[in-house]
Amino acid sequence: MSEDRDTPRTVRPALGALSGLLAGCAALAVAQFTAVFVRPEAAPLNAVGDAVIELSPPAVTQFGLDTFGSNNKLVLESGTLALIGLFALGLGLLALRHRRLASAGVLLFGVVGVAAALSRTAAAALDALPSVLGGLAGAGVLYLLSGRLGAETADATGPAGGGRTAASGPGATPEGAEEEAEQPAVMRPSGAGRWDFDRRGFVIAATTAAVASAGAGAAGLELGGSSSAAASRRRVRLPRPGDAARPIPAGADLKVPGVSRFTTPNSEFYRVDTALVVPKVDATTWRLRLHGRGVREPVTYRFRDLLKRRLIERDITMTCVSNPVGGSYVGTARWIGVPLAPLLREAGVRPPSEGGRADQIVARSVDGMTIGTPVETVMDGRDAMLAVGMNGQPLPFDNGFPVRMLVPGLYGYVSACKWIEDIELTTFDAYDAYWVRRNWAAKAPIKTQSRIDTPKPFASPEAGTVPVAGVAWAQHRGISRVEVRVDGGPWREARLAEQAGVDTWRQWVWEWPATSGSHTLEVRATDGDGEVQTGERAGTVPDGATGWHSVVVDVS
Ligand SMILES: Nc1nc2c(c(=O)[nH]1)N[C@H]1C(S)=C(S)[C@@H](COP(=O)(O)O)O[C@H]1N2
Ligand SMILES: [Mo]
Repeated sequence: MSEDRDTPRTVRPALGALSGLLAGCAALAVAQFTAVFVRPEAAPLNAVGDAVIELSPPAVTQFGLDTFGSNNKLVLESGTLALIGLFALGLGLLALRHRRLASAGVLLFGVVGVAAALSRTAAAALDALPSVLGGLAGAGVLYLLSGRLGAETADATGPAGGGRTAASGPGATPEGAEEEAEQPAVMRPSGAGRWDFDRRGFVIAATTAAVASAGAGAAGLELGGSSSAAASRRRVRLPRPGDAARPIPAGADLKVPGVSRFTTPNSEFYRVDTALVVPKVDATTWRLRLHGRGVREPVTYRFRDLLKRRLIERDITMTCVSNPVGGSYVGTARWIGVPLAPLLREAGVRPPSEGGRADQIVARSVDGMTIGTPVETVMDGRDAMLAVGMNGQPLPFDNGFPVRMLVPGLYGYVSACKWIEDIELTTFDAYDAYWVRRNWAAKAPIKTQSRIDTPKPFASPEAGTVPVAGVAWAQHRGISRVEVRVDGGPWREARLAEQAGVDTWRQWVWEWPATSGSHTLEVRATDGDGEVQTGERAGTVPDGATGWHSVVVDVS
């Protein structure tokens, strides 16, 4: 039968590769499933990605922070997955000749997962479990499957001195099959062109492994620790705030086409964090601990404890320190939350100006992020809060459900801890938070900025009156003036939208009498203290970019 003659040469390596892939799938599926009971972040795929971020030098992390959109994480995860796939495939081929060695190789891959899981900031010993069990499962599957392919005999026959073998890869030379004598020992011919392939055994084992992996993987993803969190979020009924936001003045939104809306919808709100897997926290089991210097006695709050307190509702514009000039890591939402200052006072905390012993609040999240904020700023009368609601909804998971911190006027990395679970009162001398250890400033008030939203760069509007418009922000100081200039000419005063408050951005528009040709538009703002936005260009590190946003257009 010609099939028998072709089988070893072409099908065997393919089956070897398939075995490797199945072993990889089994390992990942078992690990994913186990992670449900440990925690989602401990799944090897996530842990490896997290470790990549954690171990990267600051320059790379900086790039990562700049581009931490979800796409970036997808790329990282797909890359990790592809690498694992290739590795598994290779091990499958190796198993045809060195069954035990290849199986041990799968274990090694578990060890990498363990190392990654344990290298995370908030790692616990149990985080090793998914990778350990996954590695064992994968090794077992490979050992079993390669055994059905007759690889056992290969190991018994001796080392791979036999030169060219069909098992060495898809590129094996075709003439081998013609010469029986050259049939590699691994194939252990038991007849003309046959090898002792336990076909039935292989099919049964492979199918079982595939079905079991798919089942465990799907169960792992479905349970994922998230369904109880999702259910807890659906059950949240946000109470009516005791102190409601002032209505947004109708004139706060100029409704100029192309300008960002005053309130950013949740679905469009920027997202910046280091989490590869968005933490899915169950609000019913969530706890927030408050402790440290000057706290009379450590306090633990449940989610419902917070909801019972008097809540405030405020429109606040958030900005990321890694927002480049003209960038999009800025947005405004209507937040509902527990005012933080009274909570701290209740626990005994006083600001340094009143003799308090702590000058830094360190907030910790369930995923190990640490964010340090000046106590003085939080207690100076501004609306610092533990936010529970965003634009009328419980916080989206992406934005920190169930509770995040928010301090108007400070960049997110020094104020806006998402998925918060711990607040410690300490000092700036005693502790450097996550980004501070990575060359970012310990204190970072938001710098005055303005952005041209329309016209877009390289737009070609028609000559005549062209509205130049955008947003400007200087949280907690407010915006008092915005000016635009063309081709370095005199500054022209833009018309400001009605001010909603000092903690939000402000829209502006200037009617430009545009003449044909290429022109450069520049914008600058003045804050509520009369301070003009600096034109000096600075990058985002260490405490936020400066410079004027400019846009080049080609008027026709
Ligand atoms: N747990 C956690 N909280 C975090 C971060 C993070 O990486 N992890 N990033 C911070 C940064 S840098 C910013 S700018 C804001 C962004 O909040 P958003 O994603 O809701 O827009 O969250 C802050 N809180
Ligand atoms: Mo940020």
